[in-house]
Amino acid sequence: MKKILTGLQPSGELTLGSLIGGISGSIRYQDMYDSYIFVPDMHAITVEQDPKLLKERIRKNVALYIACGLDPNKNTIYIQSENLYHANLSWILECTTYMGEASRMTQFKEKSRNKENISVGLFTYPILMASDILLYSPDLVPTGIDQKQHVELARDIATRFNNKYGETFKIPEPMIPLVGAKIKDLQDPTKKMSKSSENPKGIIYLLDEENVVRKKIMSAVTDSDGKIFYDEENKPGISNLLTIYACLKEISIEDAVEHFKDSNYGGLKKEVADVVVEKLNDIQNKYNEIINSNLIDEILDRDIKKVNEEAKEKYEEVRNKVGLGR
Ligand code: ATP
Ligand code: LTN
Repeated sequence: MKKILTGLQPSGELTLGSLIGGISGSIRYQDMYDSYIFVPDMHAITVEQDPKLLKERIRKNVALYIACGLDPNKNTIYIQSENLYHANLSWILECTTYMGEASRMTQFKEKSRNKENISVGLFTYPILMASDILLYSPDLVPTGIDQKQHVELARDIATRFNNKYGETFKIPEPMIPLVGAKIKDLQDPTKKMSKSSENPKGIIYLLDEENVVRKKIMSAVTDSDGKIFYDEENKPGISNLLTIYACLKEISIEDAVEHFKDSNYGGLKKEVADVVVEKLNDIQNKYNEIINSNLIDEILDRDIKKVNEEAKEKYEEVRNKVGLGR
């Protein structure tokens, strides 16, 4: 059985973008693939975090994975920092990565632009991500388009290691959703809807209340043209709303455009708000059922044992090949 693996950082509250770009790929494939989904909490501390909030979000993420539709009987769910092999392998991979290739990561360039006191961890973060992936030999890594370059780095590191020390790592493929690769901010539809942005008005959080969701969508920035069609460049706001609708209805963009052919912007926004509210209602009902139950700890305790054993085996193989230890 083929394996898929992905993770969503607990660096902010999960958003509609995290659902469409991150979790839904795993949901779609959980019946066909051996599916691993984890909480990359060590990635979150590459930037400043409030320890109490971080701990809360880690638990929330796990509850949201399940509430969004990831079946704990079909998925292996775990927390990165609970498995010490991630950081250990990462070090060996750091020593297999060139400064030049690490310096080409566009996300680092964006996240470090005009900032002071950037941590070294923010720079090496893609190598930790390579370790997260290569420890478990997945075939596919579902992510949004912004993570594609990092998966490609993992492929390059794995290939270099294999060439030097013999066949060790499986080369993973990125899996980018065709529609909705990037959900945009409702207030600035030229940029990604990001859980770490400052203006919450442009972001739909998975735990937002219904009236808040409706208000955010009804005040989404559009244009003055009045016609509903898909044109990312000239009509980013309308295109984003069409994308959200298509993704949640699981239809093509063309079908979404056809559906709204006799509608106006107000009508489009109202229907988009309806589908988002319906989706979030389901997620929130399930979330409220499980967030304070024992289920979360039971799953995490069960799965950390499994991934620890699996990671240990891969790590020991690597350690030996590199010549470390006795
Ligand atoms: P952020 O900028 O929101 O902190 P991130 O990329 O660090 O973003 P994660 O929640 O860790 O966010 O990302 C999990 C997955 O969801 C990644 O594969 C990412 O590509 C995807 N993702 C996040 N936001 C969006 C979005 N707006 N549109 C599409 N995919 C997204
Ligand atoms: N870097 C990713 C989160 C992440 C991840 C991973 C995704 C960390 N390790 C391994 C897939 C596979 C992000 O910021 N979205």
